[in-house]
Amino acid sequence: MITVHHLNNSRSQRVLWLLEELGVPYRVQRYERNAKTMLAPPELKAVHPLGKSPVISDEGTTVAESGAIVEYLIERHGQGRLAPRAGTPERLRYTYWLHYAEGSLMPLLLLKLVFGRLRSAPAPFFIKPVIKGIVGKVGQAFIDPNLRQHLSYLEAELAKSTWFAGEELTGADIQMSFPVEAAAARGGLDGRYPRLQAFLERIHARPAYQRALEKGGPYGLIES
Ligand SMILES: N[C@@H](CCC(=O)N[C@@H](CS)C(=O)NCC(=O)O)C(=O)O
Repeated sequence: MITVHHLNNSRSQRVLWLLEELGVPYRVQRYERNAKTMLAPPELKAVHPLGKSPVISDEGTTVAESGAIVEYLIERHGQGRLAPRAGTPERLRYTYWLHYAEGSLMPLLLLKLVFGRLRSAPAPFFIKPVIKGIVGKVGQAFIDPNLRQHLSYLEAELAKSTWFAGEELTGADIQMSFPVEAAAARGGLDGRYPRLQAFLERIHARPAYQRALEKGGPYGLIES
């Protein structure tokens, strides 16, 4: 039986969604973020040294890193579903988005989150204007224009096909769901990006997505 080590409000929600799409039995081991720091509890380090979520255990094998988990589960349980056939152009797109989600888009969204928090972090009153100035400058000069560029790129990609890797839902869409949801929560995904908004509506309407929410517990985006 697969165990998903699931942290509340986190990337592991998409692993639950993938397992629901695959119809594979699994159990959920829940972990709660520290309410103040939003970090994972130390028990997760007993599962994997980095103590991050998601991580899964499957018959003595431990797999961390959401892209690796998506590949592992689809390879083992997909039976041809949720990944384009090897050697096709769709397969290359699938691989690209699997890496892009965590390698290119999430770092920007994390910067957005961290700099946003700096703005309200406790600091001596005379330092606060300095912090605000730096946060504003980094946002204007780097984070916000980069995010706009990425969101416009994704919007244009979804004009080419219904899903990120073609006409069928794949693991790439599941992997991309978290950064797109994070962008909707804090990254400026608004009415300028109707295809991305439609992507979110489509995935949220899927019965497997909704079952995953029931299994994972409340999912309010998104802290790290
Ligand atoms: N690139 C990793 C990121 C893992 C990660 O940072 N997970 C967050 C949850 S979304 C986490 O565990 N945060 C709690 C912490 O850092 O203590 C992946 O995709 O699995």
